[in-house]
Amino acid sequence: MRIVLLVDMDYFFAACEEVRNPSIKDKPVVVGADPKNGYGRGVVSTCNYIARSYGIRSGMPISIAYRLKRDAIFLRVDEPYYESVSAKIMALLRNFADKFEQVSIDEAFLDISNRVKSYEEAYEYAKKIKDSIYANFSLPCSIGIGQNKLIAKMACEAAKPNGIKLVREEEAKRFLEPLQLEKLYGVGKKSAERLKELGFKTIGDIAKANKQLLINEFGSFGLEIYEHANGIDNEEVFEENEIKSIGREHTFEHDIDEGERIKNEILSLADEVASEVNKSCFYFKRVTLKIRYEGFDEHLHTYSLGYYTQDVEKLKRVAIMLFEQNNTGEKVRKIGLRVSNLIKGRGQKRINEYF
Ligand code: DCP
Ligand code: CA
Ligand code: CA
Repeated sequence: MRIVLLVDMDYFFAACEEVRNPSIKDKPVVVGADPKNGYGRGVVSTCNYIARSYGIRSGMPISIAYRLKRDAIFLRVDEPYYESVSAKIMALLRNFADKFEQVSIDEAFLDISNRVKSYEEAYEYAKKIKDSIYANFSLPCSIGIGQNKLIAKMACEAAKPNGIKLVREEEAKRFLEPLQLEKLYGVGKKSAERLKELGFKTIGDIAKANKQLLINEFGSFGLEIYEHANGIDNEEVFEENEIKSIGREHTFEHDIDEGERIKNEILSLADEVASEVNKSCFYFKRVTLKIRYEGFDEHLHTYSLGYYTQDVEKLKRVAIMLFEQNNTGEKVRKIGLRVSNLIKGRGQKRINEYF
């Protein structure tokens, strides 16, 4: 049995703004272009749910948003800040998944098939994820659970805001049936129009349609929407396979056996490695210490953390532990420190530890 989650943050940019300024939390908050007293150009990026209650929406001209609620809190888009929050959320989420696929700044698919044995467990697991995100970042999210990416995504839409929606395999068709065409994953405004002209109103109508007719009309896209309408989606949660590692080495001028000097060198290598990791927005899970003794005797010692991190202090503790546990006491010629099992965060600015 396959179980996929889609985690999507609620009103993400505006929620991030609320976190750094909690005093705006109970007011309508609109993030986007400057409204300039109603004469501003540009659009709304997003807004919190209070602002949505006045009819304000993503993509709407900012001048219209201003007309709908002129005393809302209007804020400019601060993408680097949202990216840095996003990177931390994604790093946390990866630890919850067998396979992980980030799909946008605020959402990701998690394949948890090997982590739970039933849909009931998956629901509890999703709760744990949701609580963990809230505990670490004070941000609400919604989670959809299903047999594939399509159902997870659409369940998440139904879970919003701040909810969890589980759609079991046997419920999938019934869940999709009454929904409007536009809600079907992959169907945009244009194709929805065309489908309506052909007499389809709901997703259920497409599920019952003649498959060949849809293929004749739309080609491979026709087959795709027919399958989607029936809850079929075989696409894997696609894990990016980074095989990279980041490391630094130091060769001593003379072979040495003073433990303190070697440890000091390890600590400064850790600083260099962490700064490189941080600069390239990576998180690591595996730490390898290389010790080359007098002559050519080279030893590699590896430790795997149970989670991804970017934290320099953690790296230092692990590196020193590896040295103390494995050092033979012979003279050391060269020392190297390397982190691997890397994943990419986005726009991370500071070294930070969140678990
Ligand atoms: N975004 C944007 N312009 C849009 C849509 C979205 O700039 N037209 C940005 C702002 C959103 C973020 O992308 O915060 C994520 O988009 P979502 O579609 O996930 O919407 P929200 O997270 O804002 O709200 P929801 O609670 O509906 O997910
Ligand atoms: Ca969102
Ligand atoms: Ca999203």
